[in-house]
Amino acid sequence: MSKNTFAITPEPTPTAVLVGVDFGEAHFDHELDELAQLALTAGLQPCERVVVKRKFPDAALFIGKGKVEELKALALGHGASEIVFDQALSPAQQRNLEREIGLPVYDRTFLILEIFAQRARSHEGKLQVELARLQYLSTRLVRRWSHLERQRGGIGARGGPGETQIELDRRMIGEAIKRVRDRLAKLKKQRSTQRRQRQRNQVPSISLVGYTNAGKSSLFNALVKARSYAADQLFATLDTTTRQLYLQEAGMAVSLSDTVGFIRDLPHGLVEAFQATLQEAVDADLLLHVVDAANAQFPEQLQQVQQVLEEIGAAQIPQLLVFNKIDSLPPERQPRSLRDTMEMGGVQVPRVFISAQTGQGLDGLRQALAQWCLQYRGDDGSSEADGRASEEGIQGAGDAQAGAPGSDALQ
Ligand SMILES: Nc1nc2c(ncn2[C@@H]2O[C@H](COP(=O)(O)OP(=O)(O)OP(=O)(O)O)[C@@H](O)[C@H]2O)c(=O)[nH]1
Ligand SMILES: [Mg+2]
Repeated sequence: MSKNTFAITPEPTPTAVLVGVDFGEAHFDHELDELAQLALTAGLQPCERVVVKRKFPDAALFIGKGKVEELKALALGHGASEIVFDQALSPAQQRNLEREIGLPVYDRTFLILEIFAQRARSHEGKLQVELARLQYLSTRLVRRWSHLERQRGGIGARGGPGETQIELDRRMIGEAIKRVRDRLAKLKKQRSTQRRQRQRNQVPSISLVGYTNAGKSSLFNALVKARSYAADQLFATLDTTTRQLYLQEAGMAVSLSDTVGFIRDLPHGLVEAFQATLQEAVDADLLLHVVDAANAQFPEQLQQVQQVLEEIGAAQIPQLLVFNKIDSLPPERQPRSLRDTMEMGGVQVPRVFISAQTGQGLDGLRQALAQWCLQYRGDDGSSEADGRASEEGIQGAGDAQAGAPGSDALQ
């Protein structure tokens, strides 16, 4: 294809070769389905998936030199415009690979940041993404700089090409990070005032948490008849939406929040930047942990969510597991009972099975919530119930069904 042809083609969809490196980790996705979905969501068309087996990452190229050559030939053959790795690459590895292959090379972290940047709608969301991207960039600049410094003969050697520009970029990024941090801190204050208001109003708060694409927004919409954005995309939701949910059986209202989904290896910078949004989950009285029961990877996804919850200090909040999408399960995997308990970390956690799409099981979920509300209110007489008291409450509700076996496939 000549340069001219390329120039007049209206915005061709960039195509990407996906690469996963199997280090023998249990959660490795051999099909690279999640990476493909991430790529599609970011606007890249996957044209080939390559899995490379290795014991350790190569320090310079992440994969072996021979594999890099293969990758290059493959990318050329497909006319691919980029390469995307399922793992995080170091700045040096990324740079070396780009030099060897002659195409832009991205990693999982970059894709996730890119999607977050495309999705962010609210002022706060945009600031949070900006902070995460600046941080990602700053580590790359710092390392590139020290790399140049080493080339020049180590610390003490001053001046030389590139240094001034990099120093300048670094300072500018540092200042930008500070500016964004300050603005976020202000917003955080506003948020906590709103939260205190809610607490004063004695409304228990419930947050939907779960792996991205599990169906949190669909469930939120089904419960509160709202129109939160639900789509077959990763990270469709980035901002927190809160609505009142009136529970007839308990004769009281709760506040229900839909928020950002989690993913394996959520870049640390994003967890930090999205702290204000995730804070919504930390401050909840109950977490509705939504699981895509139809996804073969759901046990790993569940673990990943638990891990992020721990990271943000929300591991102690009582949970109600909501296994969603049962309409897509084959007959042999259908649960025998729509309510039971599941063991997680040595604790029996109550679980309901639902389909946010067909509405199956939603009455059972409302009942479980109403039961929790009554216990939440009854346990302490005031609204200042602590987590433990509520935890016993919701577990009590689940224990009533503890004997009911769920589907083997879903245990
Ligand atoms: N078959 C089936 N699909 C569902 C169900 N609930 C949600 N989905 C689909 O799953 C996809 C993701 O749904 P969302 O509600 O956007 O999921 P989410 O957890 O909010 O995702 P993020 O905001 O991206 O983290 C959409 O295509 C939904 O239509 C369900 O009960 N059954
Ligand atoms: Mg959502």
